[in-house]
Amino acid sequence: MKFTQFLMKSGSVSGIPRQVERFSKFSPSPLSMKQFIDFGSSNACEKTSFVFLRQELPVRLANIMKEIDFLPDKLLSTPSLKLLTSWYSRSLLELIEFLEKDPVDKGVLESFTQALVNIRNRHNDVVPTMAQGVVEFKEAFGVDPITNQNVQYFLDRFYMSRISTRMLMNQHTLIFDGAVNPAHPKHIGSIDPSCDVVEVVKDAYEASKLLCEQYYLTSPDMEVTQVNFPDQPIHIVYVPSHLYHMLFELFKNAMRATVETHEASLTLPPIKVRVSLGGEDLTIKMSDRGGGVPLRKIERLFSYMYSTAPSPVHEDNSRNAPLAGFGYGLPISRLYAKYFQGDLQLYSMEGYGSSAVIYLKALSSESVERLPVFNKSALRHYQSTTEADDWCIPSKDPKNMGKDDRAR
Ligand code: P4A
Repeated sequence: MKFTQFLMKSGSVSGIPRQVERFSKFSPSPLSMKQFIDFGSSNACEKTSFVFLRQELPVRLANIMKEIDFLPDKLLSTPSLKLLTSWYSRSLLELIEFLEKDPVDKGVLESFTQALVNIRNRHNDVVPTMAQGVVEFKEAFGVDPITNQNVQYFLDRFYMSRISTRMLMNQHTLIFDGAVNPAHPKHIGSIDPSCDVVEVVKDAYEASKLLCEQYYLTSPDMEVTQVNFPDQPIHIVYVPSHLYHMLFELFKNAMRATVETHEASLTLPPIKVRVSLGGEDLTIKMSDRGGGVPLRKIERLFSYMYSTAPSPVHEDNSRNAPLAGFGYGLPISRLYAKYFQGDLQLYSMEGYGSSAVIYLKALSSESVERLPVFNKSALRHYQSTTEADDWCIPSKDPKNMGKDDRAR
């Protein structure tokens, strides 16, 4: 069935705005690590998960669809955004159909799992598709600080919403497909209740080292230290794939900076990683001696608008591409950290090197999803008119100092 036929069958295109209105009136319900674990434990109940998700997924989709509606028309009208919004509309309608179905019916539960798999696959290319839309918008209208700020606000919320809905869909499909993960029998869906942090650090280092050697024929060593009291290996309840994603990104950056600033020397300074477990935080600090980045440019490394290349064909990818990543590496890694109430920060000493720090919650009771909600306060961000900055712009020409200032 074609999408247009589908839309007509389910009551015309105008049904979508109505359903978005209906479900965006609810706030998303953030889940804690404990709740994720309970859904997948011995008392796991597929019916309970189904009844929760058939309401919660439409709520999360509708909340972010409301925000998509407030994007500038010039971005919404790009082919990329048209395609992307059609995916969201279709997935919302597919989920809503389950609201009138019987949770006791085994066939219903089975078709729901299949629907989740289809939806997840449909949304696989959301990140590059949205990035393409941003590139087209940027090429047509340029970048100014206000637009950059608005795009940053929206995309942080949009990608966080996506991380969360994929987490929910993954958990349901992994837990209720009837099989245990043979490689990781103790995992609950994508969650490792005893995630060995240093092990993930080593895995991410090895993967990045492989890429680095492929392109530079050399790579820096790593020194990893863990700090725990008493001196035990550090474990947390976490999603290892999320942690791996963040660390892999940081290793690629650190290796690239290290190799490129020490091209002329025979030895490379090692990347130092320290993992520390406290009462509240689990902190991972990765320090390199890759020459660092000036403070003025740090924010840009996290900017979706500045870090999307104008057009791939203009870039010289022959050398930098493999370790440069996709451009969205740092902002999305920071979202993974924030998703369970952590953070990712970058500190740099230009001329020496950089330190990236990942903060995670040490206690699973504090690892709760951090979710965007569409409300009045979010709406204000989209309706703000472009006002002048409330900090002075430094005068470029010292000789003119005073004149301009007095003229106000
Ligand atoms: N110095 N330090 C970093 C980079 C440079 C750095 C860098 C030139 C900049 C962009 C980039 C990769 C590296 C670092 C660690 C980090 C981030 C930046 O986590 O040493 O690719 C976009």
